[in-house]
Amino acid sequence: MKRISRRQFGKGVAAAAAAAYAGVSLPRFAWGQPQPGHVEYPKGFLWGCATASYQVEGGAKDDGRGPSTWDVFSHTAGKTHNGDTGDVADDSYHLYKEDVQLLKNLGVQVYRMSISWSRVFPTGKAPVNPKGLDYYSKVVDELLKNNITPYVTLFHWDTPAGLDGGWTNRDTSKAFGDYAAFMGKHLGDRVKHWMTTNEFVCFTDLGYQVGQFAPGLKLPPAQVNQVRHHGILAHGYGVQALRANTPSGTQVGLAENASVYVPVMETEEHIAAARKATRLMNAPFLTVLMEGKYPAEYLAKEGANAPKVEDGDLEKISSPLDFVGLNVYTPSYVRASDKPEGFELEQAPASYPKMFSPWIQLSPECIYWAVRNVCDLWKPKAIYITENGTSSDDVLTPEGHVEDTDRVMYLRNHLTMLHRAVKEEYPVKGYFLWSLLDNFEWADGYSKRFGIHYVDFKTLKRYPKLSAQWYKQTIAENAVV
Ligand code: PNW
Repeated sequence: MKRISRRQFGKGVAAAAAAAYAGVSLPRFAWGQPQPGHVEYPKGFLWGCATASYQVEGGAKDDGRGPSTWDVFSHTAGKTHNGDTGDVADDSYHLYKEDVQLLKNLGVQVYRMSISWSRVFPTGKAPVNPKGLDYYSKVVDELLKNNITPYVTLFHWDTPAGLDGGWTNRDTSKAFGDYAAFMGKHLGDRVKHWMTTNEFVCFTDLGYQVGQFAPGLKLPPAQVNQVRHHGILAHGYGVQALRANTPSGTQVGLAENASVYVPVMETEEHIAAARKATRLMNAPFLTVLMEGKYPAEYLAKEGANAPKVEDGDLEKISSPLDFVGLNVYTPSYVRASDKPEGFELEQAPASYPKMFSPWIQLSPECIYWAVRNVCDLWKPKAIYITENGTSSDDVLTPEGHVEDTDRVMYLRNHLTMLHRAVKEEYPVKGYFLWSLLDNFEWADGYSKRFGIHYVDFKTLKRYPKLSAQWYKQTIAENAVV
């Protein structure tokens, strides 16, 4: 028989008494089992954490790594919060074994990491830097030794600075294909799950139109469309290169932060509007990948600024995928409309609840609609949530605790809403929490912490937050706690 503490016993008695008083009978359950009302995930659902090379590795100049556009950008005055750079970050380049132990302690089955292209190819193209490959080979081995399956992203924004013109140059897409082929050939015996690229809009629009991310340019629309096209073309080259250079059965996909649309209410017309918005607002990215052509509405809107597409591009771009990875943080609300596009986006009121990063609204239903809109439109074979999480104004107590109750609230509610998608039999296979560790949050530098482990950036010591304990328990019970 399981021993129960006096406190648990007391709670049980109080609940039973309250139920008796209300004239209802309690469902039977045992302490230590998922509690009544908890949402249980199906057996085999995969729990993981995600990170990205430039955000955690550091070792920016170690063992022959070449600079990426993010090294250049973060070292340019005024581009990142406080002038922060990824030179050291979490120093996972040296501390990766410690990080694997953090993963093991959580009980995750899977880990999403990315490869720094310029660590392997310092200029983006041959010659290779064998020490760069060695590092990733060691990380993969360390994960496998600890029974954690690596899910590898080939490109999470750290474009080799040596590639002339970056993503304005079509050659970069081709170079990405060569790099993907090389990684597939050398790690494909052990890595069975690959993502080509992470979040097109962040390295194309934010880098080349808004200027908020590397390389910090503000180009006119025609050039931005071409940059976007080169981004998705790289993905296409990457998929084909991985297929050609890895054993059969290897799973290939991508990680995309498709814009998410939540219907203002769940009626047929608004649900249809959410689908239309998803298709049109993601036109230059996920929509082309899934449909093999730019939507006519998009081409009409862009007119002379539409991207120049060469023969064979669209076939590459729409190469069949084994899974679609969705990075989910925040949605927009949408309603049906008589306008030709059939939908209208809602402006969020100023009072809409937000997390510590002002761009993250607390809208847990977005994770359900992210899955549903994409599946209803394009029926991918499998879906992973490749990122979900939030920043929090974490404070490390003198005892070494971080009570990030807001993050736990955010995660618990997202996982509850994701469960709805699972229950409705959308093919969601796993969930990667962003992030394992506090890390270099791009233009926000170290001012925004997304980890479930707190990192003291002076000592590099890692401390599990309340959210790490919560995630560990959720994984152990395979139910949201
Ligand atoms: C994702 N936005 O980026 C990235 O994949 C991660 O590298 C990043 O750390 C994480 O989310 C948290 O930000 C985004 O402004 C960055 O809308 C910014 C936005 C969206 C995604």
